[in-house]
Amino acid sequence: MIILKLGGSLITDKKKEFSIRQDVIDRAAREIKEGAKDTQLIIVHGGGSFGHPVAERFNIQDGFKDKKQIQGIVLTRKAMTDLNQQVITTLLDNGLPVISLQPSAFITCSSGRIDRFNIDIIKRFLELETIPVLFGDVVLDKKQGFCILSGDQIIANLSAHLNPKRIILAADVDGIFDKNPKKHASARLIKEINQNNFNEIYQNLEKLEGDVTGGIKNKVMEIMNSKTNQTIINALVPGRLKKALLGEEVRGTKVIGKTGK
Ligand code: ATP
Ligand code: IP8
Repeated sequence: MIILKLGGSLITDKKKEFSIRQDVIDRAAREIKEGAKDTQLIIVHGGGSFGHPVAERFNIQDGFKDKKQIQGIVLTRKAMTDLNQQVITTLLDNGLPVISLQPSAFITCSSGRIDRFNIDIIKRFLELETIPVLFGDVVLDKKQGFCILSGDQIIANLSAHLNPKRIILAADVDGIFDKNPKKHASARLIKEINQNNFNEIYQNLEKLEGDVTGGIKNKVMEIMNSKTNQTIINALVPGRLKKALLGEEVRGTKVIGKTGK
């Protein structure tokens, strides 16, 4: 089994609200079709320029503070439904048997961390030879009313239960760099992040402005706290996603979680 994240940075333009990269999703769908023929697959997509700006406007990530936020919950859910609808349609048009599963309908959190997740639903859709598609979402939270659940946390949780052979995070950059590659031409790609070099690298990572789940910094932390190894690749480069799905060597960053393998 493979778990694939279609990052919000890949499938949308995070600098422009509600802007989808249709051509990129189309190509990704074709590469998934060719690269994941003989394996079970779960896809999780991020919020990109749909979920993040709306959630930020209403401070949804801070939990319930004010009744005005209710409108924000509704609009964040709507934004994610709209993005998911476009992703699902494109994947279906390319012949992939995808089933959209709305996380807020079967996952809940406590203080921002998953406390209930009916994994059986995922298992049974996999048994039916479909491809479950989940996404970062606004979900109910036992302690703070609601929270934003990132696709990255969903992946860590899924992996703990399903033990996938590969986890691929497809983004719009080649992997994790020593500094933001979009701001610094001299940024150097880090091939592997593990327990030995993590602290030093983590300190230098920046929080992405306008990203309510903490951007690349939180992503690395999420993986390091999990028992998974995940590879971050740039799926804007044609062919890389297919190769990564097939298990071939691709330019990227391997992040080694608690397994240390
Ligand atoms: P989403 O959370 O919307 O699903 P994503 O999972 O695709 O998005 P981001 O959280 O947006 O990923 O992280 C990728 C972005 O992080 C890149 O587009 C880049 O602009 C930014 N970034 C900042 N610092 C770094 C760094 N040191 N190395 C790599 N990317 C960085
Ligand atoms: O983009 C966040 O998920 P992520 C989802 O995977 C929302 O961090 C609703 C902002």
